[in-house]
Amino acid sequence: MLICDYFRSEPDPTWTLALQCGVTHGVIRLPEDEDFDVTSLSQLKNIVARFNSRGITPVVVEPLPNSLHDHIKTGDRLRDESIEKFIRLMANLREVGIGTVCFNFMSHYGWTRTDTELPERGGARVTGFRLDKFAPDGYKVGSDEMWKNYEYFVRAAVPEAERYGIRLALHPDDPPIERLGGVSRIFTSLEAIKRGINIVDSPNLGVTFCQACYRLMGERLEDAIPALADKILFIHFRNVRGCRTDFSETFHDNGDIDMAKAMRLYLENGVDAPIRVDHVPTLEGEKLACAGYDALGRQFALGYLKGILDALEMK
Ligand SMILES: [Mn+2]
Repeated sequence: MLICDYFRSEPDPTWTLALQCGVTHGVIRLPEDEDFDVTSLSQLKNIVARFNSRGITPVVVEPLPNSLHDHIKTGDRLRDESIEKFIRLMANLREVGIGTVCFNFMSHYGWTRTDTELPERGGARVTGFRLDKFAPDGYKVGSDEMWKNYEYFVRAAVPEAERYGIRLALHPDDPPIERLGGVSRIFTSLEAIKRGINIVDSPNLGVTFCQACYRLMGERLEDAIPALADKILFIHFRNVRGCRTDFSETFHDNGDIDMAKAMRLYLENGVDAPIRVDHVPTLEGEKLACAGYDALGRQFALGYLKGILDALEMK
């Protein structure tokens, strides 16, 4: 396993905090401002050089930039141009040594929460979701159309991913609910994920195993990890409490998932992939700056992850 942390591409204290925790590899979010050209090799090289100069090696890009992905998911008139740009991005990623892209296929609503300040242990604050509190906005898209758009994308992108040696890792829908308002969500079960990654038979198409999403789907990790083992290209180390229609995030040691057992399942099934901590509480003294992604909770989660890996001798 390769322990990573999630970084924005502009330097901030999370870069140093991760290094202080002994983490030297990065899952990076590409800039989303207008000055960033996703097809520019020189801009990408500058970003990677800045990470390298601080001692961080980027290995995963997450997510696929929304400037491209929104067109791809909705299949609008900019779809083909967006896929072309994504293919150029993959060629550039190869040049800078980044081998994995984490993407999802949630249309209109991305990862969705109805609360950002639920109480967790000791007064820490976490995000959560309750379906009965979700307020839809009238947008509509059906599951057949989503499947069609997904299939169009993977048929176009996966052969190019093979050519450039890029692994595409599909993240499940979060929350894994079949409909949010009028919007169908297609990757809400293990069966659907298997269907999705088998549309094109390729070692370059697999999954981001976001543990808590699978738990919330109602899948047993004892079944899901072995079932997907050779397709797990990237792991989100995340815990959660509740069910798909009513759940809250937790400290990594305080949710429904036995995290050490999950790690043992990866080990026993030969999974060896980049792994990052996902969705952490906001702690005492911290301003709620980016719910689920504030700094202090990450340090606890990273320590907990490293402890489990060391105990299982998976360093
Ligand atoms: Mn995730």
